[in-house]
Amino acid sequence: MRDRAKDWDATVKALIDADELTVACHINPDGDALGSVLALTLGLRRLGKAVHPTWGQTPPKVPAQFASMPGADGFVSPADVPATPTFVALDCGAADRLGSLEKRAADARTLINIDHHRGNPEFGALNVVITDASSTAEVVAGLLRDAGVTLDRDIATCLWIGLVTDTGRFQYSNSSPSTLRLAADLVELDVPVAEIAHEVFESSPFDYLKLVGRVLERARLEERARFVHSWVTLVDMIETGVARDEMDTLIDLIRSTRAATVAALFKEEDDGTWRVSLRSRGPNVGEIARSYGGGGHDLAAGFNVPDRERAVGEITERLSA
Ligand SMILES: [Mn+2]
Repeated sequence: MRDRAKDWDATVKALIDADELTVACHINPDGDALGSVLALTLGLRRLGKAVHPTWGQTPPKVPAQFASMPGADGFVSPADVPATPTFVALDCGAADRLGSLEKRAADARTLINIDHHRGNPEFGALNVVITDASSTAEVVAGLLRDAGVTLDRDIATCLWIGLVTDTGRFQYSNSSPSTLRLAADLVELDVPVAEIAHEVFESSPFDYLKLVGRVLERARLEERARFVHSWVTLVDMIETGVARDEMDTLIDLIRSTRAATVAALFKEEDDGTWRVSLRSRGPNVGEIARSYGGGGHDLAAGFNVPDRERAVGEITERLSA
């Protein structure tokens, strides 16, 4: 992994040399973002450093399925984070993913950008962007080792959650031999594999099942484009009581048909616009997302649009070409 990032050695040195650091992930954090922040925080604390784990939303509320991660109760509200000379951005495909901490990051003496998103513009002073890494957690594991941190069960648990969430439990094409070797190392450290699976993937509130019913019922297939899509409205969220951050895996149900190679889920935002998640088994949906000002990977990406029907038409057109 080291040879795939030009600033690897300088980043390891910067982490070792820093006395106090802010460690932040993207807003609306997923398992990889949270796991990366917590693993790096716990690891750097083992080296005696003062670390402020955070992300740019107030308050930083950890989603329920991740609430029992080691260190999850220690996130600091962005307003309470002191300005530190070193700022680490984790799993942020672009600087604006830092939300309210974007300016703080830009003002830091040393901004370290650790990520795995293709198209990351290398916004840091030091950049470790490894686009073929399964997850930012996998990159963090390598950096911690080179910084001389001995992984323990808590750190391993955080890294494991990053791995299992970003690889779809080792089912996506980003599950490389090195990902699985790392996974084996983590299991050797006694990571509670079954417990995590239950908490992260099987702990939906009952009302979530009702929401799933609505979304699957209204799914539409554009046959010629092999494109399946569905949507969640604000009314659905109000009537079922399911929160936006509890719907991250709905897209995995939409895309589980052999009739489609591309799947989209549209989630209505408070202002009536739509947040779109795209998944693909072939066509490059990262390109599609970027053409709408969004971002992501070749096979998993996202963007925002004002008009759902229009976007469906355009994507259908594009995929039928
Ligand atoms: Mn990630």
